[in-house]
Order: sequence, then C-alpha cells, then structure tokens
Amino acid sequence: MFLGLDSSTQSLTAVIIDPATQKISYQLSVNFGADLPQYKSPSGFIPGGAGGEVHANPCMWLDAVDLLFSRLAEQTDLSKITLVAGSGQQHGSVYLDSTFDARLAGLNASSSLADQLSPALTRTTSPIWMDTSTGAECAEIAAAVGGNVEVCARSGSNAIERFTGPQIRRFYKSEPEAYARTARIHLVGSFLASVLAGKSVSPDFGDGAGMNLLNLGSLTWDKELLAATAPNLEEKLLPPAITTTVQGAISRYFVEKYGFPADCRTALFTGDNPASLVGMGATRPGSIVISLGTSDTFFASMPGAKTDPNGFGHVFGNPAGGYMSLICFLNGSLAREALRDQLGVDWSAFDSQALAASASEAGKNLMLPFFGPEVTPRHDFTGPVRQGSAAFESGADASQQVRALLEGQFLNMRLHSEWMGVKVDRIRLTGGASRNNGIAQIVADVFQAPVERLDVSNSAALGAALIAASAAGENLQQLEADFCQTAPGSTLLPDTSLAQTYTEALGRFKKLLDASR
Ligand code: XUL
Repeated sequence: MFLGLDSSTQSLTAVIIDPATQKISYQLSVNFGADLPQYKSPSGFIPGGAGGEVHANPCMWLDAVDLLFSRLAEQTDLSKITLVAGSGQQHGSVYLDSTFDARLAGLNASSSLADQLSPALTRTTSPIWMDTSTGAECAEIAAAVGGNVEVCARSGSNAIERFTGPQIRRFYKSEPEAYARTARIHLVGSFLASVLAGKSVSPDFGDGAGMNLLNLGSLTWDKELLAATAPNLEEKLLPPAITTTVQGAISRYFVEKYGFPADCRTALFTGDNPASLVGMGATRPGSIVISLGTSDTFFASMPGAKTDPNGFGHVFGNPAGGYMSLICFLNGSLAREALRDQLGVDWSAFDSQALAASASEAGKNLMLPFFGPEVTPRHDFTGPVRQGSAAFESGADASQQVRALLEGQFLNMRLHSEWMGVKVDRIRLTGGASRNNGIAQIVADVFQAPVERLDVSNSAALGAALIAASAAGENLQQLEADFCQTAPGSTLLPDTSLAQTYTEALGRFKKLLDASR
C-alpha cells in the first residue's frame, strides 16, 4: 500500500491507496486551526501580519505530522506501507542552520519532531504563498536580470511576490546575519520530505519551479537568478530532481514510533498543484483542470517548456515528466458571490434552470467579471464592466447578469490560456462550485469541450499516493485510469451550435479588456 501526504494551507491530509483493489483504503486529515490551537493560526497562518506579510509556524507543520501519524497508527496498520510521497502548499519556505541534517539523522522516537528540529530554525516563521510583502524584491530581481520577460523566459513566471526567490531576498535584506547562518533553505514540501527521509532531500521540478530560481530549459538552478536573489544561495539549496526519485528508507523515527516497516521508502515531495494534476488524472496533454474556489485556477499538462508571453501564467514541472501550466484568477467565487449578493439572489440563479431564461442571449452581452484587483490579467479593477443591450447594461435581469459573469470568467480563462497552444479535449472541473450544472455547462460551451466531474475529494493527497505507487514501479497512466474516475452521470457535452458564437465573443471580450486597462 502507498501513502500520499498533502500539507496544505489549512490541513495535513493522508490518503492510503491499494493498487491491488484499486481503492483508497484510508484517508484522514489534521486541521491546523482546530487540532493545533496552541499555534493561534485558525486558518493555518499567523493572523495580522504587517505590510502584506503572511507567515506560518513550521513547528505547526511538524506537530501535525506527529499528530496525523499517531491517529493513523491507532486506526490503520502502517506496517503495510511500502512507499510514501507527498505534496506541500507551493512557494512557502523554511530556513535551517548547519545542525539540521545531524538532527534529522539523530531523531529520537521518545520526543517530538518539533522539539528536536526547532533549534535548527534560523527563521522562526515561514513566509507562505499568501504573502504579498515582496514587491520591491520582485522589481530588484527583474531589474538585475534584464526585466520580467527574461525572468519569465528563464523560470516560467515573472518575479512574483509569493514565489520563494523574492521571499529569500527579503529575508537576506532584512536579517542578513540570520540569512548567513542559514545552511539549508527548504520548501514546505521538501522540508517534510526531508523529515520523513531522515536527511535533507531535494525539491522536485514541480515545486522547484515555483521559486523564480529554476531554469526551465536546463532544469537546474539558474546562476543569474540565484545571483539576483541573494549571495551564496546555491550552496543553501539542493539540486532539483524528478518527483519519483526514491530517497531510500524512511527515517527510523517513524518505524519505531508509528510502526512503518523498516524497508518503507520515501520519494520527493512536489507542490500541491502538480500533485493535484496527478490526482485529477490529467498528466497527459489534452485534459485540463479548472478548479473553482475562492480564486479559480486553471492547470494543464504541456509537452514543452512554453511560457506565457504576457507573464500572467506560470510553468512548473509535471510529476509525470514534461511541464504543466498554472494560471490563477483571483476573481473566482469572490466575484460570483459579489454578483449574487448585489442581485439579492441565491445559488439557484446559477443553475441550468435559471440560466435557461437567457439562453437566447448566449455570447451576446459581455461582462469583464472583475469585482476587485485581478492577476490574470494583472490590473486593479474596481468593478465589472458591462457591454451589451440597454436592458443588460442596466444590470437588472438576474439570468442575463449571471450568464454574462460566468461567460466572462470562462472567456477570460480561454483567452489567457491560449498561449499554451494545447488542444482542449476534455475539462475536469473541481472545487466547490463544480457541482453546479449551470456553471459546468457554460464552461463546456465556452471551451467547446466536454466537462467531467470526478469522485475525488483530496486530489493533491491522492495525487501524492499515486506518485508513491509510480515511484515503486506501478504504471502511472493505469493508476490514473483506476483511481481518477468520473462521477456517474456527471459529464456534460458542449452545445456545438455555440462554437462560432463564443469564438466571436472571445474577440469582442479581448477588445473590451484591452480598452479597459
Ligand atoms: C500556486 C499557489 C497556491 C498554493 C497553495 O501558485 O500559490 O495554489 O500552492 O495552494
């Protein structure tokens, strides 16, 4: 059996799979806020950070590992696990001194991970992906290598506030002595992978690419980006590697304390988005994943290392080999909720029945669906822009308004994913709003591709478990076919008579967007 772990913003989740029965045998989560209240981080980070700082306590992640494994050991038989892999929230970083590896090698099962490893921290808190404090550092890094076009061509993304390189630079500038004492910098994922392995292990290409430091072409640390970020940085990082690289046996700590078999092995950890690509069964080009959450995300596998010429999208390594894109849209549920509240309606206004009332107006009225600042495209929008019939522009009719908002959100996604040059054969829709048939049908119609919904809840932890099985020699395509199945009756086909309508709407949407920025 194989164990996949996902250390996300709010929780640590375990999924155990048995490829012989093609079933998830067990899953369990520890919630940082509810289960570890002593860290005073109800949503997984320390509230009240100044100047855009969002940090979390890395000891909380370690305590979560001990707590999760003690609960798992009570409820399941961990002696059957042959290989462990995992994922972590991307971009977050952990700073450690030169005693870290000796501490890992000497872990004693009679004490906790946090007690034994915390003395090695050179920075007591870790910046996470929600941190926006590094605007100045992004500008400095971009300027040092000749601009963001160059940063993006090298690393797959413009210099981005939450990415690890700008965060490292900020630490170097604000606490130069602590930076100098730092012998090892880990991502959230590679930190936990190292704890399991009992030695420092590399980040994978998926998570490593979220640092603004990995050269996508050579898949090694980029010398110029390293130099632009902070001095002596390369010696603090381990060389990135493919996710399925096996690290050897799990640390004795976990064997003695929780009953893992002594020959249980560990693989590298990847980021939660690359792991979700696996858990959604989308590692091959043609399937794209759209996740509808507070923000919406669009991710898809790509055969080559193409980058977004406009610098909005990101490119990471795909755990199955090759690359993947990740594009974030801040105005996801936030915008859907804002419109719902403005109209004074509930979610039923987003369902197929309510949207049928405006079916004859598909693609006619345009809405730039931004209720606040957006990152794709990057602009400080202050509210939606409407263009269409007088009735629509007056903002009254709920069916028209909701249709135009959803069409606008997915036209914006279609427009800003065109750079990938990937033909969309099918869309796997996930996240809270994905069960809504009205929203799902508009996705199918705008992209002119079938929309599938999977029976998967913890897609990153499941993906990690599939990566573990694949690292042990199982066939990943087969695993995806076995474990990532569509929920019965959940597939929606596009209305092909709308193909031309939405192609034309896309052109008008682009014009309106260009005129509004
Ligand atoms: C991706 C990103 C988030 C984190 C946390 O760039 O910042 O999706 O990975 O989930």
